[in-house]
Amino acid sequence: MRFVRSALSVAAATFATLIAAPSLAQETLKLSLAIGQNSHYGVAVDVLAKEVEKRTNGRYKIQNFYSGALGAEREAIEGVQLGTIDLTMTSSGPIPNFVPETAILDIPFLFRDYDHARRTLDGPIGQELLTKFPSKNIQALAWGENGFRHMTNNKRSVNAPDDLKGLKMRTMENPVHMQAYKQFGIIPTPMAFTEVFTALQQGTVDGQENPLSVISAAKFVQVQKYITLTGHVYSPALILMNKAKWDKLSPADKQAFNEAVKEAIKANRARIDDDERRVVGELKAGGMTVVEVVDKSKFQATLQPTFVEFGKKFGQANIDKIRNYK
Ligand code: EAX
Repeated sequence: MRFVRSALSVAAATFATLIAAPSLAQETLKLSLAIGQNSHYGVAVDVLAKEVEKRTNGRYKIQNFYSGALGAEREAIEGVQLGTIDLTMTSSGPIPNFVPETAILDIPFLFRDYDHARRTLDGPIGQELLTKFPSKNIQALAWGENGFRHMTNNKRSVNAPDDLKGLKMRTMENPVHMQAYKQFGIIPTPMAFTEVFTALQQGTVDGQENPLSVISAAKFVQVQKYITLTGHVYSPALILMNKAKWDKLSPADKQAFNEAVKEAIKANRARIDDDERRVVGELKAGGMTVVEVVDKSKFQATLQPTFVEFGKKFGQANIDKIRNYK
């Protein structure tokens, strides 16, 4: 009897050890980034990798590939969709080509400020849009941030909308941006981000538009003379994962990933807050002419015909719901 009991307790102890011990199975996931490590995305995906490893007891590791080493943003999204890349952090630029519903967020002058944008994306409007991804084989883990975009070029100082006329500007492969920028009189030239520095350097395009965080990370100060703080559009970002990979995770691991993603987004936004305070000084020191005071109402007025078209396309009520979100 005594023997049986102790044999049983040994068996129980062994079983307990087996289920408590971290499983040895380990998987490394590949994450693609179009911009460099020293950036508002780089800090986010570094935090993501660290937190995922910690919160899954090392069963999942994330290997980050920076600076477009695995391709540009559209290729990364395609890779995530196909499963050849596990994760990406990307701007919303090419996203409407995959999930058209998100295009509403790319409308110029939609968000008043960072607080408005962040609260909208974290709230029901943003969260509802994330549910549009799984049917495209993509799990959208969270909205992140790229930032308010500003115009840079090599031709002239832009003080008013008329100064934009005839400028050949690289744009993202984003239909909403391209439609609006045409209204400014810009000649939009869609191009993958990984090609922009060279295009600016060689004069293939006169300018481009991006948030201060990107302008700094990509060192555009070396190839651009003028910047105007137009803040003409807010640029969201996303952390995306291959859906089959996501579905394979246990409920506990899904929670671990979600918590890690939250930390990553915090780091992403904190770095942008920091860049917003720091980068204008850096650009001036680098010799750029910075137009800081901009009458945004003039730029908005120029876009009026496009706003009417967007109202028809997306539903004016849907646009107003975002504009007025508190
Ligand atoms: O996602 O393509 C772009 O201009 C993006 O803003 C940049 O790559 C960061």
